[in-house]
Amino acid sequence: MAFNLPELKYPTNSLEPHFDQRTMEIHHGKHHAAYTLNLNNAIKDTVLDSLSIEEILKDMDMNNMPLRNNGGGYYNHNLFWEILSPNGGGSPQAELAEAINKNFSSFDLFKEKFSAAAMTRFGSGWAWLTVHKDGKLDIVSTPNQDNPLMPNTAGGGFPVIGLDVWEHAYYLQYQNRRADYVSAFFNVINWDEANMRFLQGRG
Ligand code: MN3
Repeated sequence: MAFNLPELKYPTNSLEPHFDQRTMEIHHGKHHAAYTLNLNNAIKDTVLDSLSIEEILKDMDMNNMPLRNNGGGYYNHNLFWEILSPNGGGSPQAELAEAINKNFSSFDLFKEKFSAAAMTRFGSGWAWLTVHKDGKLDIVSTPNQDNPLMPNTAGGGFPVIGLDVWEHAYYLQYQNRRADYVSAFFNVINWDEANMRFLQGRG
């Protein structure tokens, strides 16, 4: 069964001025669409064809580069659109707020540490906030389209939020100023959705 490119739940211009419309159109309509198409090509006529994307990531053959890059790219962007909102920003909510304070002392210190992970990821990749079964939070980063759900990747854990730091995610608007893009991300995070993912991953 082929995977579909999910529709965005908000208009492509609704994250402005933080994320510009043209970037959103190309990022979703071209990049994410290509990962989706190439993932479908990679699983076509194989036993993976009947699995969920989470199942595919969990048992990923890390030597299968087309599957690794496009399976990761498909899932990572699904997650990214979900944890963004035109009404986002502000501070974490509910249980996640509590866990962030417990694990990182304060939201400000969390922000600092997460931003550092996004800034120090050399080349293309992602910064993640992950949660483990015991409720412990981690900040990690991965290269390319790797994802903490893949085997032996970034300490495992369930991704609560992820930030795409590929240049395609920010270059049109921010050029080389990744720091400005990382800072803008905090104005569009959907903390309600992040809290739901936290609860889901904590189990
Ligand atoms: Mn991307």
